[in-house]
Amino acid sequence: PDRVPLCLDLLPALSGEDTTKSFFQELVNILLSYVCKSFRRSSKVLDFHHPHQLREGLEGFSLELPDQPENLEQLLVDCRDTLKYGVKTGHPRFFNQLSSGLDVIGLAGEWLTSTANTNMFTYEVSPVFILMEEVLLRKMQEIVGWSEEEGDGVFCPGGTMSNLYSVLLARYHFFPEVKTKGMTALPRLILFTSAHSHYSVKKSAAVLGIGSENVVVVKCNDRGKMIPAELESSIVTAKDQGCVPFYVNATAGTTVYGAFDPLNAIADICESHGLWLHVDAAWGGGLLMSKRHRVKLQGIERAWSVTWNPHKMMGAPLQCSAILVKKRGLLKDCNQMCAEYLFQTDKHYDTSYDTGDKTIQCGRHVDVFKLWLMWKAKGSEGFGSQINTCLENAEHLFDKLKERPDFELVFKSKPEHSNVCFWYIPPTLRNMPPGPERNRRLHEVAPKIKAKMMEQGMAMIGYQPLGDKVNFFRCVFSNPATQTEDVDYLLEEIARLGHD
Ligand code: ABU
Repeated sequence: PDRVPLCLDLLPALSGEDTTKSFFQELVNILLSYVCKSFRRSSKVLDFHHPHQLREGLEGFSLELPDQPENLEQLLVDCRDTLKYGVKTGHPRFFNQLSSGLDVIGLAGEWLTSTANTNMFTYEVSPVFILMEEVLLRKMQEIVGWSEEEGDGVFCPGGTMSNLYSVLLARYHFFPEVKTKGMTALPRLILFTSAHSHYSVKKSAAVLGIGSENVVVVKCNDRGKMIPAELESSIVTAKDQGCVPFYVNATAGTTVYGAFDPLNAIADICESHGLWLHVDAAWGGGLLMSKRHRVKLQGIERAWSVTWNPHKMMGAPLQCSAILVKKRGLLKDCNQMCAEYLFQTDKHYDTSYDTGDKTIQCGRHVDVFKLWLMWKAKGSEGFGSQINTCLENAEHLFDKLKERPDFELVFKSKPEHSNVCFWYIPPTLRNMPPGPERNRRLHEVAPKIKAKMMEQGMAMIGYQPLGDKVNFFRCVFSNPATQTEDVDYLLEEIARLGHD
């Protein structure tokens, strides 16, 4: 057409093939340019704008929805601007989140997945993806250390949902009547998790009607690991109070410190009290792929369920999280509702592959293909070396911090995972005696540095307070593109922005 093409000119329009091809070729150029920029150190990690600025519209980029169609050229500009004002989480100097990096094969997998645009509930609409899920789950169960007779699982929309499944399944295992009768048929249930564990355990208790006050928070040592003796005494206390303990969450790789709970000691306690042991290895699970580091998860094979997020340490594009369950069949028994319009029992194939009724969703995104393709591309050993590199970066940062008088480590021992936690101490605080006034001022340092860093856009790192510790930086490495020069850059940047 003479006019600028509109979406009505794309397929399925008659003779829409050429317009569709050129639209996609332009789009691919935009995406490729973004991918290349993401790896370039000279490009910014982000081009920060406040919410009101983005809402008001920037340089013709408007979020408002029109009544009349925009043409395809404008849509391509909108695509470019959407990426321009976003955050390059694949940039080697993005240290802000546990999930980072831009795996090119994973990205190709995600593109293919969107192109296939199907649903994981039945074999009839996802024959290949359903079998890939089975293969991946089996592989991950083997790596955890379960036998061939054990193991089930499902890919979930994130680690919080995987943890929620673990509480749901544990409760159903001990009290199957909950499925039909609800919580009124049950005694007062108590679950246990450490002070450094992820907030999703409390959230699960709230969502499932158990109540967040029925989550006992077990003390940790200075390094953020659950103290087994504290767990034991909390269980005894709960029983003495007439409550019914049923579940313990142990963390393999805590969110802030990257600590590994002592799994074997916790498993012994769970065994002696007959409790479900869940291991939240959302962050630490990736270390199972490394011959050097998997020892840190010793005892994970004793878990009844495991959360493992390949979108974190293994670098799969978001989202990719698995709940692995030792007892086969439990997921189905707990969750199935047998909707006849979807899960017909008289189909002409083996309907045990209609896995949708094992889940608490109906529609489910295909999260498996990108991971399967990455695994093909790297092999298990490729993931292992990728993870080793991330932990080497963490050691490099730790060694640098030890040498510098302008930084202070939050814990002095070598990092177990890739988390390194530290304060920057500006000159005016360096000779100040410890105490509330120093703490008050130190608490303000990290947010101020982060704000400046985001405004300038050349790196990004997270901070938080924890327990009695005032705001400190948490640097995490999960991006294989990061090198030691980026670590050195980060420290110089923090010192430059924080110097008073
Ligand atoms: N559990 C989600 C991880 C959040 C983070 O990147 O710190």
